Amino acid sequence: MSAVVGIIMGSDSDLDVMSEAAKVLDDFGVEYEVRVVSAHRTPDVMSEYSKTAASRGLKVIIAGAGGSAHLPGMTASETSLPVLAVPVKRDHHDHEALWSSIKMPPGIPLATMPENGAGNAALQAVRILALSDESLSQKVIDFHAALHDSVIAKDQDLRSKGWKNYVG
Ligand code: RP5
Repeated sequence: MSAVVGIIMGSDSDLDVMSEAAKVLDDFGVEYEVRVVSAHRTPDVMSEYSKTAASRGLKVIIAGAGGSAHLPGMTASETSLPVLAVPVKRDHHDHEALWSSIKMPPGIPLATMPENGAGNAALQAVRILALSDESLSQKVIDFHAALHDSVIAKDQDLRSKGWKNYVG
C-alpha cells in the first residue's frame, strides 16, 4: 500500500519529536512516509513535495519544524490537503515555532498541535482518515475505550492503595 500520511520535518534533528507521529500511525496500521524537507535550505523540494502530495495519494500532511518554522505554513499554502503543524520546541527556544504556525493569514488554514505534539498530530490524522474508513473508525473508538478503561483502573488502584502508597 502507498503512503496516505506524509510526515515531513525541517531537519533530521527534529526526528526525535516527529518519530512519535510515526509510532502512532504504526499502531493504527496507517501507511506513511517520512521525509526531511526544509523550507529554508531546500525550498524547491518543499514546493515540489507540497504540490505533488495529493496526486501521489497522500491525504494528510504532518509538518514539524522548530525555530523560524516556515515549513508547516508554506506547505499548507502549496497543497489542498489538510496540514497539521507540530511546533518543535527545545529548551533553548522560546515559542517562535508555535507563534509562526498559529498566525496564519485568512484563507490558508493550518491545524496547529501543541509544541512537540507529534503524537496528537498523528491521532488527528487518523481521525481525518477514519471519516472515510470504517475499520479505522472502529480502531479510533477502541482506542478511546482503552484510554477510558486505563484511567478507571488507575483511579481504582489509587483509591485502594491510598495516594502515599500509590506514589511510593
Ligand atoms: C528548523 O531549524 C528545523 O526544523 C529544526 O527544528 C531547526 C534546527 O535545524 P538543524 O540546524 O538542527 O538542522 O528549520
